Amino acid sequence: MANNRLDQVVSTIVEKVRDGVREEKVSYEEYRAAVGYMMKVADAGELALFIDLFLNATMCRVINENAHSKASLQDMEGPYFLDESPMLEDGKMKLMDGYENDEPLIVRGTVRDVDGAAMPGVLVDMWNATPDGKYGGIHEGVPVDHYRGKVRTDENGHFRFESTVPVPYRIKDNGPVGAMLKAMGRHSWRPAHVHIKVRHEGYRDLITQLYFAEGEYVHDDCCEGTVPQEFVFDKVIEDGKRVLETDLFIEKV
Ligand code: MBD
Ligand code: FE
Repeated sequence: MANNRLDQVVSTIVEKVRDGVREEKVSYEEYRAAVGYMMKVADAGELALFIDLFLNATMCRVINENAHSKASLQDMEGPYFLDESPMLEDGKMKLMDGYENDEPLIVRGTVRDVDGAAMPGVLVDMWNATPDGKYGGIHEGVPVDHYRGKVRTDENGHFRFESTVPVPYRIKDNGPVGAMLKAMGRHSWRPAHVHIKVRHEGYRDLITQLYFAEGEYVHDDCCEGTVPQEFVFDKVIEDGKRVLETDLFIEKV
């Protein structure tokens, strides 16, 4: 009998892994290869990526199954959220020099509680990759205050960001995680996506992603994202800018 939460969770998960070892009659060679592989993943700094690849979408499904029916659906946070992103007075993200001709993107909407009331003063974070698939503060050459930022909703609960339209994203594929996906016959692509995190005192964090209806991999994500249908957006262009507009519903904890 487990005597605390840590004991209970670890014991349950380890027992399920043991079940897999039994079921597949894993050999000693395979076992040693797996241990060596995990050490390589750690050495390459890919542990977070490895875990997110297999478990982040499951985490979200568990949250969604236990959420208020009116709360917005959660999707993967992924490994690249950074809380040191800048506060943006006007919602305009810094873009790389020379990238001015990339397709402009407006993301806007209203944060509401599950009864539909607009919520002012709510912290909304957004981050997305450059059109060549890099995250600010993570990948070489893109500063931490680029392609990410925070705003607070105004008195009507509105928020608005400006960035550029991302393209399908290849997760890091030149290390051990990519090697394993290749060896398993899987690809390493995610659909083009925009990350959103909404935080407010007394409310459950809403972490989700927005997708582009016409894009590739929307339903063939290497990370098996939850892809909430409410966040797959048809093409809407306003003044030459792609617009994603949505309500975001958050619930009390
Ligand atoms: C990403 O950009 C991402 O969003 C996820 C879920 C996993 C790897 C990279
Ligand atoms: Fe991402």
